[in-house]
Amino acid sequence: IFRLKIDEVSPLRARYKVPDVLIKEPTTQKLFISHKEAGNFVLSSVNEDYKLQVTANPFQIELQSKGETVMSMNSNGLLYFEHLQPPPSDRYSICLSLHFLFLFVQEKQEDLEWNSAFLSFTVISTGPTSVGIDFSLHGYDHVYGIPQHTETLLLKNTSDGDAYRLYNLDIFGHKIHDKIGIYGSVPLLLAHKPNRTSGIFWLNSSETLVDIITITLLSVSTVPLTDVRWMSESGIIDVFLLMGPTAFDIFKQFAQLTGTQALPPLFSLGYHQCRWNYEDEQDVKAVDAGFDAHDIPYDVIWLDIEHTDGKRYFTWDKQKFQNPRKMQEHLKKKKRKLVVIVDPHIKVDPSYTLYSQAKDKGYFVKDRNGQDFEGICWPGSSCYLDFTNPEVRKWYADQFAFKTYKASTNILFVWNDMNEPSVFKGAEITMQKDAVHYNNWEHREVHNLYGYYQQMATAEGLIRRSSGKERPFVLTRSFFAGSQKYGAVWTGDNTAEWSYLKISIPMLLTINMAGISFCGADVGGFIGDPEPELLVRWYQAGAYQPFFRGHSNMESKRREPWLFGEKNTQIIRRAIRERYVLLPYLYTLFYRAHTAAEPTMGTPLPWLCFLQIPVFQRGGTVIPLKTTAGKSTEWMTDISYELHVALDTEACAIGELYVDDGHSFQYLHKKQFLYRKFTFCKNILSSSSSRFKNMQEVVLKLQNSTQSKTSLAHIMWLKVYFISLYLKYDI
Ligand code: NBV
Repeated sequence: IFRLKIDEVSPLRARYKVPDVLIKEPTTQKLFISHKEAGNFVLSSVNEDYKLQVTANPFQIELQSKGETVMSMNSNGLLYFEHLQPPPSDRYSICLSLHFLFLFVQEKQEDLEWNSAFLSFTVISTGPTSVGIDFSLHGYDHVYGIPQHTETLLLKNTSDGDAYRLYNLDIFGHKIHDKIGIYGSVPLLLAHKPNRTSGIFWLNSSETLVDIITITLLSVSTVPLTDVRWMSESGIIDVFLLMGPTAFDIFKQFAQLTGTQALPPLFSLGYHQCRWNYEDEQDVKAVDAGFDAHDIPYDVIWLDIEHTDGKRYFTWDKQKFQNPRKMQEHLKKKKRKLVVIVDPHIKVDPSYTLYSQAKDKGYFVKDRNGQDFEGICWPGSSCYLDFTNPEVRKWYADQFAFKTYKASTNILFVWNDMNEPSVFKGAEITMQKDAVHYNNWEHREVHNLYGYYQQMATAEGLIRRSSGKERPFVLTRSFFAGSQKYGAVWTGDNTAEWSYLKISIPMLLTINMAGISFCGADVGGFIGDPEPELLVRWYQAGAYQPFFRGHSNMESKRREPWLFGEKNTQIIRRAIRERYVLLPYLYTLFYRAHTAAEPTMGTPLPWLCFLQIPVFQRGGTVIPLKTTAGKSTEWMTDISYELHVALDTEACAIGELYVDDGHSFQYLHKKQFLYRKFTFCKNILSSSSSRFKNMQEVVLKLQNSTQSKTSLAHIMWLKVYFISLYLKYDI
């Protein structure tokens, strides 16, 4: 990993440098100067595998690996860095007497640029501060990443239109194949060619544009070249060049910087049933009972904004939810969980404790006049907590304590929505760029980090309420590089149309490549009403995606899985049950994501349309499954495991299984988990003994069998072996 940082030597005031995203200040290695001449020098790594050729005039850097030029910077001379300047009026007052007339005209013009406006909103109040540079990627014509856009996996050339924009926005009914950014941003771009994958991580949280131009100069050679230009509104240039050389090395290098996926509690990998809104306690109980009546497993029921007392988060509507604790006890008995929504805007209401406390403590974002910034959102007039302030995050985390959050229990988990942040009637439905945050930073500097910080504080709150024992589950709509450390993300308000189902797959793969493995799209499409076949197909796709939640808008018709006739219920049931049977595999994938930064959706499965949807298992792999599904994940603890072995051409296969108690941090603190590797070769299945013995295996029974399984009949070389692992937890 190479890091290039460009800052002003002595700026008028400090420029924003993104804090809290890198998990630690990266350790560095000294390069030595292997060559020097007037105007250029070469820096080499100790083994001389990597070389950086730095030229002074024009300033350029070329990055070579074993003699191959991988990347060069500023080869198109697009480096720019708008240094901070005093406002024009200050500058001109010094020499006004000399050139009065001429300067007066010029001053008016520059004042205009200084305070330029978007509609009626001030956009630039501190003068222009943008930064940018170009990168040439040699031999590459495939680039990926920079979520979130409603875009294909392979990023497109932007030469004939807009650049890809990274600016977290709440765009209801967003279009497909749009370069405008939605909800979340990860400024990581991956470039791939046959022998190498490289990455560019642009650490900047202000509005950012990425231009991509791929050229193959046929007259010169057939080697392609991709020029990528990054431009940010503010901050400094702080860029990490990830050298791979494989895609999996890139994932690891990015995780070294921003962290790996948090290991989710097992229940959160089950199926989630959501709707805006499940009306009241009776509705919740009826939907819950519906799953049992139709023999469909599910783990979590969700409550949207209407469950609160007038959109005052952390409260309950007293009419509709008269006894929320009892409702949770009921769900708990059924071994199920509840997720409630907690948005970042706080209703302006002096009798609302959360508001009055935050106001007294000065915890809200301010406007440019030093007053609490007020915007309109669901509750009407609202203030916005300043999550960039560590003290606010601590206070916010404390709000999740059981004694503070009335009627919350340990089966209640959290959903952070509207945290781009969404501000109705704001410029582009978000906060004005000149609003003021902790340490006097303008909103423009921190915009893409706002949701990241809310999820961080929420996750911390859930961990703390269990005195550090339990893993949190927090779903967020807005995200940034590193959000994987705090939970899951979803793709926001999609539409119940086939094209949105199709685009959800590359969108999720892209989010995965950018380090966030726990992601999903609303099954069925949030806006509108899916035709039954679309809903069924969406369940079949969603069952194979990391976060699996059915959700629908207020105006959409009810769409619990059993409302579309017996035949459709049966297919949906089968899809959900298949998900549950696959949970050991999925959980193991998450363990790999958590410990080795491997994306859970990193190797897309090819999908083909036959009379049914076939699922392929790659030859050479062993996949752990449960022998059958239960009513929810917690009901499945004692169900035994089954291994599906698909052989490669050498008649061998390898795989692994990770098992723990499914919810606590004991895997971390007491190493209470089981992690086994399986190898099948020469007709023998062997397993490595558990690395850690704290979790006892009481019986390990292997039954060799050569019969094949019909549900995976499409797998070449398939042989199936059964294994029963009876696990006893000594926790
Ligand atoms: O809280 C209501 C909805 C929620 O159901 C949806 O999932 C979010 O993406 N929320 C947006 C606000 C209103 C959208 C019109």
